[in-house]
Amino acid sequence: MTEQDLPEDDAPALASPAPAPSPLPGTPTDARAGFVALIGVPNAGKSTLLNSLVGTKVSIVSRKVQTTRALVRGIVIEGAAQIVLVDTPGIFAPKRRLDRAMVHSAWSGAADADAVCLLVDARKGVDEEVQAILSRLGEVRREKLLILNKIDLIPREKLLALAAQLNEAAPFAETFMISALKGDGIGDLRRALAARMPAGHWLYPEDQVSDAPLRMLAAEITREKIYDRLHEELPYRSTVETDQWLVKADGSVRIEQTIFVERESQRAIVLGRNGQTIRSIGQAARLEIAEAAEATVHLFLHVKVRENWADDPARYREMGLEFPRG
Ligand SMILES: Nc1nc2c(ncn2[C@@H]2O[C@H](COP(=O)(O)OP(=O)(O)OP(=O)(O)O)[C@@H](O)[C@H]2O)c(=O)[nH]1
Ligand SMILES: [Mg+2]
Repeated sequence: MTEQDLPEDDAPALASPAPAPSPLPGTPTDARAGFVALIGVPNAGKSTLLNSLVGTKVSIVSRKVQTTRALVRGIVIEGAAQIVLVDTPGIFAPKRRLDRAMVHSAWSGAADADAVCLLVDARKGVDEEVQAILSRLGEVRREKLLILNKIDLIPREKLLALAAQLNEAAPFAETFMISALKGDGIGDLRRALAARMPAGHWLYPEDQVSDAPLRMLAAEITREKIYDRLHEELPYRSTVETDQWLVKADGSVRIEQTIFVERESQRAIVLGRNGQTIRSIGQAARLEIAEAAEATVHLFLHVKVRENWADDPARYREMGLEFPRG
């Protein structure tokens, strides 16, 4: 199946995709709203924090680096404030075209936000990758906040020294110490972010948690299961797209997805012996997609070899990334 003959999908969005121009129902008279970008090196815990602040999973997470590939927005209400949190891909020294597109999208997310949170893995501290971000952070003319994450992994004395070191390196308006995984410090952070939002109408309906269509989230969920189950280069050499989303008469949903890989040998790995691996990916993904879609899901996965998918503009469009020329 090619891009041209894909069926029209009828996948519902998590709610309406476009922000409304006038006050939405539920908007308080003293409403505030704004964007907060979460940036940091790969694996700092940005997506874990986004999910924790939103209170539900909107962005995928893995133990591996470079999981998030494009901007993912999660929406939080705190008092009279609506905070649109923007999860970004990890920032690292890019090599491939896809890497460049990811890193570019991370910096663009920061440039467009009202406030930028730099997340630092407290256990790893300031390494070369963090240093590289710090040296470019000055170019982003936005209020900057420092978040030391994974504080469950290190003793408190070390945290204070790390906070001091980072505050010397860049002008942070405030420093937070949290565990995105355990939930420590999340309530305080949410309230502090809310207080920093400018006055203005809410941008999304009150009950909306993400601006991504369900078919996009579904593709991401399957990609997360690939990250969980396959190692070395494979997750980085693959991408997932939702081709079809068909709501049937009984309310169940038939979803077809394609996993693109670059080599026949990779296809064999994704399938696994007797199809074991793809079955396990599919089962895990189906359960989670069903939960997100609040429906029974029939998931069909296809694995296609497309040597140059990472140089194909259509794949970038599907991921929500700009295609870097050259
Ligand atoms: N112990 C501990 N682990 C954490 C914490 N926050 C995140 N992690 C783990 O760190 C790993 C990376 O988390 P992600 O949220 O995917 O990191 P990310 O910054 O979004 O990574 P990229 O998308 O690759 O840039 C996962 O295994 C998380 O469970 C934390 O507060 N404590
Ligand atoms: Mg991430």
